[in-house]
Amino acid sequence: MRHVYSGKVREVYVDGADLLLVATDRVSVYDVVLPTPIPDKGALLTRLSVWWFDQLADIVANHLVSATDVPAEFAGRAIRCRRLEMVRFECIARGYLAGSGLREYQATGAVSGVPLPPGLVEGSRLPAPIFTPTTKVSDGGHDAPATFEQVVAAVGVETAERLRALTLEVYRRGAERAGANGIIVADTKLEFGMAEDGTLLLADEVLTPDSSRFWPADDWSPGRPQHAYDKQFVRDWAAGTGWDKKPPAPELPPEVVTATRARYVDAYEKITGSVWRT
Ligand code: Q0Z
Repeated sequence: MRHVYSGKVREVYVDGADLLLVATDRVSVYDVVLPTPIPDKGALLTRLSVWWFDQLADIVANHLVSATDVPAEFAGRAIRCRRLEMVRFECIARGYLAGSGLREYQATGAVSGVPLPPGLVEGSRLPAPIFTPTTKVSDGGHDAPATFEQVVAAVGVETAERLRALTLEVYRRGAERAGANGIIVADTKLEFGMAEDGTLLLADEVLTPDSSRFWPADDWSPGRPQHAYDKQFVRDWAAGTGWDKKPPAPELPPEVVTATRARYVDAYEKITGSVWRT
């Protein structure tokens, strides 16, 4: 097994023809990884993603090989998956306006070339979900918005249309299920890869709080920044410390760790309808 990549909170290993995606208990806020882990976060997000792969299998096949055939040291927080030729775009669906989409809308009235009606504010629900792909910026910067035409130019019109349709269908399914249980999925980032036979497979992690914006539905209020389902306690605590949001981040106090872990458990239980057990 060979370690090939470290993300802020995840690791990738190569094992023969497979990859192992390992989710750690690390948490980042304002793009900075905190020194304090959140117990079970890696396992919770892995199990949620695996649950979604199964729920979405009638929409799109996926890269999952096994959630159990993984090295003992990663048990419960890793998946074995097929190594794919990855699509060089992040496929994002947005149902609400926030983050980079909000800033682009405020500057141009559109997001990734999709025109939006005037008068939308931070946190507004969009008239319909939109496909807003981004290109990965190689030098570690933030991703750059891409138009649908740029996706067409890179992968062909047939694949581009399929990516858009699949992304929106996965988002609609996810937003519907989470929304029925008190969690707004404002947006979600999907990654797709190509199998040897040319079929598109859903890859990476799916509809987790790390790959999506989850908001508590009961305090959704357009016109101000929304509360993050998972990290709001961390953000509120960080704001109170006077930390300048630059590394190194301070250690989290135990009560913030406990409250944050409870939010990940709560999101898992609300979405899947099953009780979290390690
Ligand atoms: C996913 C990523 C992570 C950092 C590569 N099935 C696949 N085949 C080939 N490549 C990937 C996958 Cl999922 C792949 N990422 C995203 C995952 C840490 C970045 F765990 N990078």
